[in-house]
Amino acid sequence: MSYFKGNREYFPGIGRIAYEGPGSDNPLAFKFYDENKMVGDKTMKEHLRFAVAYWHSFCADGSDPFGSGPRTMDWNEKSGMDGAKEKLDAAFEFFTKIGAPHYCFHDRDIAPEGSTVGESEKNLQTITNLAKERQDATGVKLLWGTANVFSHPRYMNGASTNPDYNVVANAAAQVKAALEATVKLGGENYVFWGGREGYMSLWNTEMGRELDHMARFLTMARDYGRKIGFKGPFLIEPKPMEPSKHQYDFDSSTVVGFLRKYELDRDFKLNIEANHATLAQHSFAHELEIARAEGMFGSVDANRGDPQNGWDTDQFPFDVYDTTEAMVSILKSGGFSTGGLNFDAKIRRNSTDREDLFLAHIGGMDAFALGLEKAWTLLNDSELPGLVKERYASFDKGQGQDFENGKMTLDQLAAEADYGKVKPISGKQEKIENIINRILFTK
Ligand code: XLS
Ligand code: NI
Ligand code: NI
Repeated sequence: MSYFKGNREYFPGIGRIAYEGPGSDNPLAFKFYDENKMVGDKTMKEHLRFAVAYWHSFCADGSDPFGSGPRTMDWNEKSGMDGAKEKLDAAFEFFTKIGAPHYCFHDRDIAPEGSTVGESEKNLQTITNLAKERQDATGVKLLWGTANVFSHPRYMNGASTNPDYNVVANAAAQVKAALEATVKLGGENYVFWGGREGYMSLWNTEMGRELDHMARFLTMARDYGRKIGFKGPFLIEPKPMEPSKHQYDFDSSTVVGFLRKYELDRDFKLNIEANHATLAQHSFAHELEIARAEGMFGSVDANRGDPQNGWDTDQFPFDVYDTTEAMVSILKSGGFSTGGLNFDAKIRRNSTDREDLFLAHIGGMDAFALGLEKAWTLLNDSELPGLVKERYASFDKGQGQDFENGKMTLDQLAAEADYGKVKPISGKQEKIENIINRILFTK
């Protein structure tokens, strides 16, 4: 199997990662992710639509607020555009060796900021022209593009919600260029994650005015995207906090309310990140289920947090209960259309071997492949759907159905009240949990 070769090989000694099955003890092989295996009417590759995140995998060196990065990355030795080109080659070598069909990037991950707005745009155009060549040569596709309007100090008070109009204009220049790059590369979605769109203190903040500004900005971005031929969904990625004390895109429910208020709900959907869900005191599946209930499920940033500290630790997915529950929701949403599973995840600061990036992605892909198979079995070959259907059976006929369909008034409904008719009906939670374990741990 072939992979992308630039001027230099950045991951020597590692070839195309193959599926070897659960019996294999080769750490550099898939045990569960067999891209061609059919699950229902689609292959695993088609179901899961994996993407690699440029920022964590090729930009981050393991630095944290307490110390500089211990990881050396050969593609990060040169600065400026020379470094960006080497990083691009390393990225495509990795995408093709791991067998990920997609990738995602921020403008500043892929091309450095210049000394003027014009120079920054030119840098992005140059690198994305090279990315297009590599996409065409390898078949790797762009799942989504986005603009980093949170790292540079000019965005310390926010981007579209900044109290200074001059900063808002700079954010517009970046989003405009990132939209153009996404369209050029055939990106299937465009993401907005509002890292600093929020506040640190309410004493100096006009929240209503900032929310209006954010909606104004997103409307302009939507209109520009459509004008230049972007057909896919715009995605909002909810997160409650970090780096802001409070982020306006707090969670899925908050974002849905915002989108409906400003009439953006036809063009925007949600990009659900597992660790952002837990940071908001929800489960990953809860956020997916809200998106499904609202008809706004778009895509997933696959990762996990640490149950002991709750931070956005962006660890690779590992917990198969979690991936199974997530895949149940995703399958019930009808699966991915333009979205996919983007590994917005980083190897640990002390994971310093070159192979660690492969091991992390192999683990994440295997965890979701298992989750997909188990979810498929739960939905199509277990008692689970029947048990849930049975819980709501009183609404499937007669007056329950009339109530559900809006054919009753409150006084008609109240007239049905009868203490004698209410019997305890078990939720069967433990029965369901036992079914899940039976399916998870048998073949
Ligand atoms: C940060 C976010 C970010 C977005 C893209 O917490 O997850 O990485 O996915 O801007
Ligand atoms: Ni993310
Ligand atoms: Ni995140």
